[in-house]
Amino acid sequence: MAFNYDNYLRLEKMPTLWCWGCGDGVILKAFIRAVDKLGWNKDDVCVVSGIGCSGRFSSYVDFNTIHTTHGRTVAFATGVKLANPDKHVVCVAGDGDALAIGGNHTIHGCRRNIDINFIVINNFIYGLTNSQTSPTTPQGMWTVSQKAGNIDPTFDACKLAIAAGATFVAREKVTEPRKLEKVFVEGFKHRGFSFFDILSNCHINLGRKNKMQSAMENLSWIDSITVSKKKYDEMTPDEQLNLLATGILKQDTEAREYCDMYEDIKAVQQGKRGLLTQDDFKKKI
Ligand SMILES: Cc1ncc(C[n+]2csc(CCOP(=O)(O)OP(=O)(O)O)c2C)c(N)n1
Repeated sequence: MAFNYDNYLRLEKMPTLWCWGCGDGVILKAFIRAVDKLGWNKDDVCVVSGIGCSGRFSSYVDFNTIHTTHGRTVAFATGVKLANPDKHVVCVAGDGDALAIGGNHTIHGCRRNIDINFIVINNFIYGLTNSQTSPTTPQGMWTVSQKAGNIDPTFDACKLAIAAGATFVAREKVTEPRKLEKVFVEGFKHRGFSFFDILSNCHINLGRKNKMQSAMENLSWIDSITVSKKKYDEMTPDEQLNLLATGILKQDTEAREYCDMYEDIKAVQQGKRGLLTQDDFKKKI
């Protein structure tokens, strides 16, 4: 029987404001199926989103939700998680939100290894505000802020998250909805900062001047720049150029989670244990 999403949606908010053929709906549905598969109680989930097309995510799902300011999702989510360590916190932000204005919060969320699930909807452009360059816009592409072509080098969001200390890092794309659901299940189960770089289409704002005016053309382009981690690892650095690896790229179950460390601090303050030392942490500096 077909999956029934209604129980997880705010039906009064339908139809969504997303453009016809936008990949954000595919991500929303995979997210819902993952939550359902894990059996999470709706009251135990908090979805925090920023501003942008991706920011609408929290309006449409029937969980505890915060539609917060552009670039500040991880900061809000950190507060929610520290105050409610037993709840499941999921952040959703666009590539501009997560990697430009919110880049600072993103790297420090990764560094702290707090148990937040961070879904970056990466459509390679500022969608809502009509096509400004984002940190993932490929070089050479037209944007409304770089009409002669983008000269800014791009971020590989996953490499950034790995280097910053996120303990679960994965990339998937909207052309693979089942894999998307699977990777969400794995990342949501992981205790620590889970970072998802989810490649989505924006044929309206990325595609319109970059010869991808239909959703299908934009999606084919995404397929053409992605390769499984297994294949990617077998390639030479030259072959890897301009390609993005998909799948689970990092999982570290050894590093300590931030809320757990915070419990240790509380125990020190309550006189229940002595001061922390580096021996209390698996990873030493
Ligand atoms: C502090 C602040 N700066 C700028 C804006 C304007 N603004 C709203 S959404 C957005 C960019 C959206 O792009 P992205 O984060 O990639 O998300 P998308 O719309 O593509 O999902 C900008 C610049 C804002 N709302 N707040």
